[in-house]
Amino acid sequence: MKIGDCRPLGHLAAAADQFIPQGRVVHIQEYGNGNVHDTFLVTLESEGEKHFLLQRMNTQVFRQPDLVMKNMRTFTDHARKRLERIPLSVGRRWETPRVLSADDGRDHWTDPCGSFWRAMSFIERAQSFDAVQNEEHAREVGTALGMFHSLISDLPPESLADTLEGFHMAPRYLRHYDQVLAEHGARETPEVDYCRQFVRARRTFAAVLEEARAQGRLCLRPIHGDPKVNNVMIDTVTGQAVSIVDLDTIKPGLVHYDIGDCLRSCCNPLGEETERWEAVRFESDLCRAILQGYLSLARAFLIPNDYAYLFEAIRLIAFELGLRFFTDYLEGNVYFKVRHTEHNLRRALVQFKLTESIEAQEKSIRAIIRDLR
Ligand code: GN1
Ligand code: MG
Repeated sequence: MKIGDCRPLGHLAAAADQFIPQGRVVHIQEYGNGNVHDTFLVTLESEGEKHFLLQRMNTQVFRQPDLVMKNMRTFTDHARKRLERIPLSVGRRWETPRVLSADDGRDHWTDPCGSFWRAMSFIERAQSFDAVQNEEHAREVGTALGMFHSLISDLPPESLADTLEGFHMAPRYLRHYDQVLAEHGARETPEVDYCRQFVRARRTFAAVLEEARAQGRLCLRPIHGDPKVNNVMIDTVTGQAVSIVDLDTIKPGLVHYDIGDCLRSCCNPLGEETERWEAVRFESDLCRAILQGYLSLARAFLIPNDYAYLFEAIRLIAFELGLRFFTDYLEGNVYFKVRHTEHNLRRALVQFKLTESIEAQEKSIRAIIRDLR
């Protein structure tokens, strides 16, 4: 095969051609705001499905992309069978994205320059939002996470590979931060000083979930890993959640990572990309709505210890994401895609402000959790 154009997207059109079930490609456009992969919406002229999602995976982050695909297959097969057996979604539309096969029957295509491409079915008549719209939306996002956890709750975690070692383990992010700081140093600006001080004051706290796990108080389960607001698809007519997408980080973990991630993302109406980081606040009414939606399904499988660590999870995952962004800023933006050199610093400030707001409302957030159990 000719190597051709080895710029990252040099084989975009050829990649799309590998996955067409029928018809022909009429349009390819960039899609979504993912921070890791390059994602495209492919439009087809076809009697059947009119769109699919094409992604060039970031194999610097996901070092074993074939294991990611294997986990995705394990989940989608399990979810399909489970929904046939137990119709969790009575009276509601619910769809699981499908992994599409390439022409040669494999679940990915490697282009001549080594890029890893894969495709997923597109959820039609649905949209996602980068920030929460209102309480109803928040409740639906919570319900979607509850659906997902219910669907996967009887899948043994050992059937999933650990595709991203250390993902959501806060003490490991702290160790990496220390190394980066020692190696790269940090400029002395008021924002950087604020962040460093912020991390310093929460070092012990960072281990709270991992210690609980080591003590056997929390157990490993299959998780989504990235249930942020824009990974939940909302039906354009009914406003109900119809799918949770982005299945890359399905792997064994703590449901607390997911709940914390969903809340840090959804209870911040300014969104994680806001420039107005000083105005960021955690909205506890949205928190209540999400947990109502989530627990309506999750009560069936959560145990008392799970509730005992919910507040810590909410506080920790916001802090952890801030730490991840801040570290990446210090390291020269090697992990998250950025639009400018200070982008990850801005993102870190947003998450730290959110963490502060969570801390300031500890009492009322704990009361919400207590009331909803
Ligand atoms: C990354 O690539 P994307 O946008 O789906 C990151 C998540 C973060 C998120 C913040 C594998 O997700 O952990 O919460 O950015 N994914 C990975 O927006 O690190
Ligand atoms: Mg993701």
